[in-house]
Amino acid sequence: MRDDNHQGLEPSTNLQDGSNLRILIVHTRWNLHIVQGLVEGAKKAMIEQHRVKPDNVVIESVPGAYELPFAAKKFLEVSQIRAAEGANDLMGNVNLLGDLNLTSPTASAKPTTPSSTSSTRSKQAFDAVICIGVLIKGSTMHFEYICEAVTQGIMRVGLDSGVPVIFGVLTCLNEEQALNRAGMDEAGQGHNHGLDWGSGAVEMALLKTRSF
Ligand code: RBF
Repeated sequence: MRDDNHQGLEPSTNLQDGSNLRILIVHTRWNLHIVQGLVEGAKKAMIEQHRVKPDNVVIESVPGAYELPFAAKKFLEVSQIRAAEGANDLMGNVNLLGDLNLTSPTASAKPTTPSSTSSTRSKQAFDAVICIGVLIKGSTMHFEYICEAVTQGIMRVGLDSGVPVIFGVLTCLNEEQALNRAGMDEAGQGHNHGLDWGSGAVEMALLKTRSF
């Protein structure tokens, strides 16, 4: 097992080209100051290293880590329905779903357009989801139960949907550990694991199109 302070993920030897991908980040608002650093890391890796278009990185938030699996599943389903709807629209059918104008503290300040029609919205379903949160152990058993539920829940969403869902949840004994793993520690010795989650999401999304 390597030192936790080091980057665990060796970069892939091939360029993982994410220019045709659409990726969802769902993050918590618990421990938001640390979570924001991780979200920025994931975005940076996807956009700067893997050419994902900034408009194709969609960011939504939930209260806490326990809510991440549910939200990932719902947003994924909505995006898949919208994609199917888009295909139907081409054949003259109507849009049956209203617009979702969800906001996030870390989403870009781009104004939403409630009146946008189905023809102006992106139709591509999400190719991967990154669930980002920070769980910090307290003095009760809460931490253990939430960690277990979130880990199992996130894995289940991925396996059930067939869409990769990245486990971007830090499970730390204290805030110092979390800051270190978000690359936000005072000593500057830490590594932002959000970068690895961004790269991981692109690599896993591209698995779908690989031929063997
Ligand atoms: N959510 C987090 O994302 N990180 C935490 O560290 C965290 N700690 C919690 C500690 C306690 C005692 C409670 C009651 C909730 C905590 N939550 C935390 C919120 C949890 O994930 C969830 O949002 C709530 O339990 C509501 O379902």
